[in-house]
This record gives sequence, structure tokens and C-alpha cells, in this order.
Amino acid sequence: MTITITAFERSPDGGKGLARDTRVRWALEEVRQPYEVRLVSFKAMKEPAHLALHPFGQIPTYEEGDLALFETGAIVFHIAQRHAGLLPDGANPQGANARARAITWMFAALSTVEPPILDLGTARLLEGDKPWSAQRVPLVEDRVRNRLGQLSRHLGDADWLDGAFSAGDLMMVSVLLRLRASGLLDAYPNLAAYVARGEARPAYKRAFDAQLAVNKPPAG
Ligand code: GTB
Repeated sequence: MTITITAFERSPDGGKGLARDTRVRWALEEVRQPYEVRLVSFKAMKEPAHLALHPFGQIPTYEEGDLALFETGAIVFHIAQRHAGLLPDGANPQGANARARAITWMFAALSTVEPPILDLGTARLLEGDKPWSAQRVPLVEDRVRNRLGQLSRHLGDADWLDGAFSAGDLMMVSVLLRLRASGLLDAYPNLAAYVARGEARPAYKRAFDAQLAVNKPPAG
């Protein structure tokens, strides 16, 4: 069955991997599933046809036959459940536990690490002109540093969060990538190296290149 995802017709970052279709593309590339991309404008995202797929009028969405999904956590989890390569095989009790832990890291990325990172983006970009911004930004930065310190201590000198690369790492690296421009990751060399390891995966590179190609300015 054909898999179709949606992505920005024009991504605000010029297709440099920050829009969330990157993590879905990456997951599909890891499990070697071909997919099609329907590009949507900001206007089309708020129109009934797209709202029928995504009640919040956002990208990405995922369609496969009768199934339509939104939320990158649910989409990547679905891909990982359906295809081998992103979660440990849960057939035996040890594998089942490893699989549960990898899923735990997906949730940790989305519900514990991503929120302060998103807050920082909001504080810096959307609220930078508010009179209280100079007080708020350092507070949010401290919350991000707190999470990075905790994650850095857990990772130690391991390559991945829990044994082999999993959907948990895919999600965590995707979340941390959003911090690159802030410079906050630089204080945690093991996390910076972790993110670089994620980006060096051939599947990530294919996903990144495909997104960039969409956003390339026309020649001439
Ligand atoms: N929780 C949802 C998920 O994980 O799927 C969040 C989806 C989401 O935030 N989608 C954004 C969107 O559609 C695009 S990714 N926004 C349009 C809208 O809400 O109207 C967020 C994003 C966009 C662009 C950049 N960038 O260019 O730097 C970074 C992140």
C-alpha cells in the first residue's frame, strides 16, 4: 500500500531538517519503506481537506490505505510497529523488555525533553519583543540545560540511549537537533556527538536530502 505523508510546500527553515516531516521521513528510510509526499501550503493546512486528516491543521500527516494518522510520535511508533528495524524484537521476554524501554525513550523525547526546547523557541522567537522577555529567556534556558544535563548523564559514553539504535534515539536526536542554533548543546559533548551519530546515519541523510530538495530555490 502506498504511504503518503504531508510536508511544507515551503519550509520556514528552507528544508534544513527542522520541520517535523524529517523524523517521519527518517523512520521510513530506516525501515526502507518507499513513500510519497504531498506538499501543502500554510493556507491549505487550515482548509477542510487537510483538517480532515489533521484536526490541528499541521504537518506531517501519514496516509496508508484507509489509515490516516497525525502526530509524529504516533506516526513513527506505527512505522516501528509495522516494520522491523526501529524497535527490538519483542518475541522473547528479554526483547519485549528492550522494546518497552525503547518506546519509553520515544515518550521521554516527546513529553520530557521536547517541551522545554519548544518553550525556548517560543521565548526567543515569538516573545522576544515582550518587556519580560529578558527575564524569561534565561529561566527557560536553565530548564533546557537541566534536561540536557540529565540526559547527558544517562547517555554517558554509550552510542545510543539503550543498546542498539531505536525509534527512541530517532525521536531524541530529532528533538535535540532543534537546539543546534542555540549553542546550548555544545556544553554537552556526548550529546553533541550523539546527535552527530544520528545525522550520520544513511537513512537520516536520505531523509534530509529529500526534504532539502523540495525547498531548493529554482535554478537561475
Ligand atoms: N505535535 C505535532 C507533531 O509532533 O506532529 C506538532 C506538529 C507541528 O508542530 N507541525 C508544524 C506545523 O505544521 C510543523 S513542524 N506548523 C504550522 C502550523 O501550526 O500552522 C514545526 C516546525 C516548523 C518549522 C520549523 N523551522 O522552519 O525551523 C521548525 C519546526
